[in-house]
Amino acid sequence: MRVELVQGDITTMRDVDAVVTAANSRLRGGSGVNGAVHAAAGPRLLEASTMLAPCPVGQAVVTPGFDLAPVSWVVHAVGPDARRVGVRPDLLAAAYQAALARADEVGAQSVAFPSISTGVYGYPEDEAAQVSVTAVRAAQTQVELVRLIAYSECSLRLWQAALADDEEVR
Ligand code: AR6
Repeated sequence: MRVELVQGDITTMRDVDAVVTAANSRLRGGSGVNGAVHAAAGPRLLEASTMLAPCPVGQAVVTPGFDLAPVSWVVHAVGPDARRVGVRPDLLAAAYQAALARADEVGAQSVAFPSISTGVYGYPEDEAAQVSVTAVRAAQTQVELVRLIAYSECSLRLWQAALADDEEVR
């Protein structure tokens, strides 16, 4: 698997098969990246996602991408809310790996990820960067390209460092 790092808005990534959104268990839209993905994919996304709710923390569901076309799929991954359950690397890693498992089920080969849990859910961004890279690298998946989307300069730097650390241990 190839892992790329790009700074930008995930909703502008239209050359991937699937876009991951940082969802909540009720799969109900909201703010942050989830709000942006729902706005870009249109109202059918909410209809489709709520039909699959609830989604436990550390799990993910997949729906069509609707108006995000040519992106075929949106994977709704639920990371841990650090304000409520604390910093839980196991649950954060599980959310990344569940997202890749859903991508496999629909045959998506390229997947863009935001930094799950690091906004509203308050997961420390440096730790999240490390956890996400390790989880993605360790996943048993057919996905060929993972594109990590850093929304900020700070997020970009943290992911760069995590990718460099990962290279070093391998
Ligand atoms: N593209 C890429 N990354 C983004 C974008 C974007 N357009 N917008 C924000 N980010 P958050 P969470 C980054 O809060 O912490 C929602 O209400 C942002 O800078 O979106 O998992 C859901 O419905 C941050 O680094 O997700 C849930 O209720 C990262 O995406 C809850 O928030 C995640 O921030 C989920 O909280």
